[in-house]
Amino acid sequence: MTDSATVVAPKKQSSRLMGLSRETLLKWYEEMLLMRRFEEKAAELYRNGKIGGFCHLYNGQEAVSTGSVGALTPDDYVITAYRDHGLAISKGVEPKAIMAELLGKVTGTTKGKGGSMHIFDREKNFLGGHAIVGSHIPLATGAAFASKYRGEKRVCLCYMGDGATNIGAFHEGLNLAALWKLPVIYIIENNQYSMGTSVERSSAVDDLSKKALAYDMRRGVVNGSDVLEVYKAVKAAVEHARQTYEPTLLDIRTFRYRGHSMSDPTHGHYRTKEEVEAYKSHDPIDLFAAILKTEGIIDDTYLEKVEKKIKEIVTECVEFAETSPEPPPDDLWTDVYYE
Ligand SMILES: Cc1ncc(C[n+]2csc(CCOP(=O)(O)OP(=O)(O)O)c2C)c(N)n1
Ligand SMILES: [Mg+2]
Repeated sequence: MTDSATVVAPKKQSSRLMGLSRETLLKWYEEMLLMRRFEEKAAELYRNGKIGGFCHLYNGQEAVSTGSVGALTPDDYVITAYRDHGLAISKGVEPKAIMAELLGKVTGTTKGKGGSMHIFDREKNFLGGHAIVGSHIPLATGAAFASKYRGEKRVCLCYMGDGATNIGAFHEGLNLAALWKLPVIYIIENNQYSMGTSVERSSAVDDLSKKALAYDMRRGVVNGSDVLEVYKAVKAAVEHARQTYEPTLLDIRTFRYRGHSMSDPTHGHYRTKEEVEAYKSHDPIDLFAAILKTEGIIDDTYLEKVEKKIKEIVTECVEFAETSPEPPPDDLWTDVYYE
């Protein structure tokens, strides 16, 4: 997505950028902006009745997705819960097909039958999109088992919310990954709330990475507002997993700007407007833009052009989704069971 014509000449790169190419840095910026604008459009379409069912938006958490998937190769697996649009975009799933899935169209990633919570793309090794809290954590452990069993070096990144770390399946999945030494990195997208319940009201420990101690697993706490810090931590965990097959648990601190799902208010009774605004003051996209400006990689002209370009991409997604057909009624019985 990079438009090199708009890029100003870089200064000598500082160590903060970890030797990442200008092309990669710009791709990441554009990807994060695409996630944000995609979700804003999804909210609008939901309000207009174009999207039905559950819909959980990713606004505020973009740096987690881009920084972590940025440490992978296309062969590696990604699996997550229902807040899945952003991660699917990072893993290379076609945004038009994601939008079409949200609108329940036949051109969607699961032919319009899965909806927002069940984005899936086997070719991109994006293993979903799972609605039951914690249910995919043992699946991630299984994908990592398959990789090791076949003698491959693929790793699996398994994303979950803070609330999911209180579920039994989390502990079952981590125990086996540590016991059998499986190449999986469990990433807690710690946005500090599970629906309206804060971490301090639901978890016995506030440093969620400590839950790895029970399984003698490597662990870390990461600033999820800074895409570069996320990349650094996940890259180290991925390299370790490829070399040793050992898992890692990362507590990545982030924040969700919107309500839990489109059916919920932004603040509710569990958090104040001030709290949400305080988080927005270190917005991951603004922070990354500031870093790239300081490093002489982008300027205001670039930012304006990219904003326009992303708007066009999102418009194309909506046009594609709206003009795509609904699944025919006969399709109700196909793809239900594996044949
Ligand atoms: C087993 C199970 N229990 C309850 C629910 C209802 N539920 C859906 S999302 C959610 C909160 C999960 O919060 P967290 O894991 O922190 O993820 P976040 O939504 O913050 O990304 C709950 C309780 C569910 N889907 N599955
Ligand atoms: Mg949460």
